[in-house]
Amino acid sequence: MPPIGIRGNLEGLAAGPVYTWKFAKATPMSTPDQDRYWMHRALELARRGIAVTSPNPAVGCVVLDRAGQVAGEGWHEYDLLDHAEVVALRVATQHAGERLRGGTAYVTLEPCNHSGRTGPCSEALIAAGLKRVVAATIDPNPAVAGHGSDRMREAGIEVVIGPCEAEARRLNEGFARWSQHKRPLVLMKVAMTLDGRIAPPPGVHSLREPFWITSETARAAVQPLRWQADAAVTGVDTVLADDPMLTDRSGLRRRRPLLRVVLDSALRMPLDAKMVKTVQNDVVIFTVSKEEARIQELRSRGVRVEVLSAEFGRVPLGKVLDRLGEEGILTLLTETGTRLNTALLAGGLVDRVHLFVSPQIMGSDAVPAFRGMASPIRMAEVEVERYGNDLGLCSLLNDPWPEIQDKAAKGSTP
Ligand code: AOF
Ligand code: ZN
Repeated sequence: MPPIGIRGNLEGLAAGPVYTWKFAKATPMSTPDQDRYWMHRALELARRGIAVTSPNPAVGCVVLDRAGQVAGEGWHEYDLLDHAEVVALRVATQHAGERLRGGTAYVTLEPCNHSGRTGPCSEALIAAGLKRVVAATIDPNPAVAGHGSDRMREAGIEVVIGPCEAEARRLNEGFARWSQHKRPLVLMKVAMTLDGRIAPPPGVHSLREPFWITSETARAAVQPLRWQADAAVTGVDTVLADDPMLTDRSGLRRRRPLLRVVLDSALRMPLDAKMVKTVQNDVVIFTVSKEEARIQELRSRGVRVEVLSAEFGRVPLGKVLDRLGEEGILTLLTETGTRLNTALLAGGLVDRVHLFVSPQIMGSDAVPAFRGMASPIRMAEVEVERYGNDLGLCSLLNDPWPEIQDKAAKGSTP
């Protein structure tokens, strides 16, 4: 949180320099505090791009004029082409004109220096005559990282990298994984009891309808996870047990429909499954079955069926990630059962876990979330949330971000 200060009406672009109040006297904030303050705002803007920037990163930008007044703000949306800096600079130029010379830009990601679908942001910032550019983190894209900073420093701009880095990196974990490895970030969601059970003992509950472990409040928290993901995956066993829809019902804006993925080695997907009945060019089954008639039946209903070469008789999980990466899927949410949960986790494929834990104990006859892990998976840092009477535990298992390259620049900020 920024220190208490005169924040002004940011939406109206009227905020001035930021002050801290101490003993009824206003003193200007230190530069690092100001940097974090404005970067928080840029991050707020960047978040407006969630689900509308993929396969690009979510980026926000605030431009201050040379007096430290907000002159323009912007964020990136994939379909609107312009990067966050260009959007903010356009507003800032109209608003502040010449006063932009000597100003500062806050960007949540290092500005690019390439001509992709648009021109380089580094050149736009140089042309605006800014004297300082503050970025929360480098661009993880190996083709882009570092070049924007180098170019702006060459042009005499002071470039600082690092304020609010952790928040900025959290926002683009999917982009970090995908831009380097061409595979999606894997978020694993599991709803389980205190003793790690995901369903009652087999036979206790009727098939093809869900048995809820967690409360409605905890279940509602899954919708934003689906919203932030480009695809969600489940196994055919879960389809047969619960008949999930696997749709994004958050009601929030997204540019591509959530791709619903089913792993189904033997093509046991029922033709009357809810996912098949609601298909809208958004369901893909990965299988190793060569049963042509079954494949055609599913395809004729609009389901995409991708046949892969079997590994140990099963759908190869790494290949599935590669295929999804090729389609520009940055983040994959897993909502799978015992076998896939175990295979994904033991295979080191899970980047972040979201565990929803209901305070009930079912005993060892009930269906386990995981089975037979060769070695324990330890979670270094766990964030804890409450959802009614349920707990949410979230932890990063594999950090997709590269080590910061720009050590010199980072050293210049606290
Ligand atoms: C920025 N500002 O707002 C974004 C950046 O295909 P393009 O031309 O849109 O370029 C996409 C790449 O640019 C993307 O892979 C990432 O490295 C960077 N994204 N950069 O300076 C932005 N969205
Ligand atoms: Zn750019």
